Amino acid sequence: MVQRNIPRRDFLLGAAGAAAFVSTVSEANAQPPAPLGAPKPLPDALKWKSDNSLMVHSANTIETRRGYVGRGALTPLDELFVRNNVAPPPPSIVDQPDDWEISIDGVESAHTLSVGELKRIGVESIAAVLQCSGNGRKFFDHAPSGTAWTVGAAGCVLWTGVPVRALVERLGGTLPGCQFMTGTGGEPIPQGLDVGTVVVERSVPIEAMEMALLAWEANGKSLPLAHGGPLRLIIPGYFGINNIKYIKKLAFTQHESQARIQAKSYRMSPLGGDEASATPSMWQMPIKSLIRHPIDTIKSGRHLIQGVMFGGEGGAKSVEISIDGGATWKEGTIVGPNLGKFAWRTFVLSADLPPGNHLLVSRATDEGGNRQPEHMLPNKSGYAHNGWRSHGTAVAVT
Ligand SMILES: Nc1nc2c(c(=O)[nH]1)N[C@H]1C(S)=C(S)[C@@H](COP(=O)(O)O)O[C@H]1N2
Ligand SMILES: [Mo]
Repeated sequence: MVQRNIPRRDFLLGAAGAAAFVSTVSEANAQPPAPLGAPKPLPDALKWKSDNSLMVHSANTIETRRGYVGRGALTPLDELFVRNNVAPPPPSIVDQPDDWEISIDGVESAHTLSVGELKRIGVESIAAVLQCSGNGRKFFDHAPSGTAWTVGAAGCVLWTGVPVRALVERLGGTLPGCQFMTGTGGEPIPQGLDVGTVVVERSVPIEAMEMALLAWEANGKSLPLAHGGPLRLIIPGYFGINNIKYIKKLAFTQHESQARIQAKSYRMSPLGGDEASATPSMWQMPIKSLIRHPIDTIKSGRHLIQGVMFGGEGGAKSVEISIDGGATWKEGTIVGPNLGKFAWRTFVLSADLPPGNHLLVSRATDEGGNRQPEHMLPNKSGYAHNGWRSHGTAVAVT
């Protein structure tokens, strides 16, 4: 067992520290709006990120600005959104990333392994979109509580790590009867808090193991703490919340976790209803697209409309674009490399934009034939918005 050097004071936060820890617990931690004209600065720990490309809602909720979402096949890490449900572990955990340990349970030969040991079992790279369940929450009319993400709580990243199936094979396979794969986040939980209420622990159907990775690299770099270093669970095609950062335990289980974040939240619940375990969990992401350029005010003439699409059954397949708010549509041209069904695809359409106000919208279809709806039906917490009309951009052409 390798000793990790987490200073003891990080565990003994006292009442004030505990309050700061839980204040970030829920996705529904709405922040008061910043005064007009005063964008919030990046928190100190994230000063390495690119200021221009990001919009800071709070120290734990930072989104990519629309103009930067889907500029290329991959999102540079310094432009990638950040979402922490609870206070992250101390930065010291990424000093010696190979020493981080994860326990694997629900397999024939349960083991605790270091990242260094995982690196000798297998390696694979997968490009996959990371998207918060609440991305697009701002477009719901019922003003659900939680961060009012617009379009930028999403990015596409090349993750590198050991395939979970290779690891499970090495450990003799999963125990009979297991139906879920459950990952637990490595945040130290302050004394006095109820673990089940605050722990970031999520279960996904066991089939997700087939494409899952335990990743130590993102876009060819050591995974930074902000994005889950030293080790993160990646479940391609699944919403962000299932991609457990600084994972300390991976268990194959017969039942879903009873942790609040699994049993009570991150569910598609009816308005006014309860987020109970009977309602669908935020697992697979539906097909979605958005226009990232042009936005705001432009000159009349020929423009290259640019956007990005992702998610859906089998990945994004095709997209239509409308420069008149959905009255008429034209097929977009997909550009850039195909990094697989879990990655996003960028697209363009060359169009003449006459003077006036125009609503530019896009409507994508996935490989399974599912097309984005015009309107997303409301759900209590404002999850999974993929309605094409709200994702449009209103441009003033002069
Ligand atoms: N351990 C842990 N994992 C976590 C979270 C967290 O707070 N702790 N937040 C989840 C949520 S809600 C999202 S959207 C993504 C955000 O990933 P990012 O911060 O790398 O963008 O991580 C998920 N995994
Ligand atoms: Mo999220």
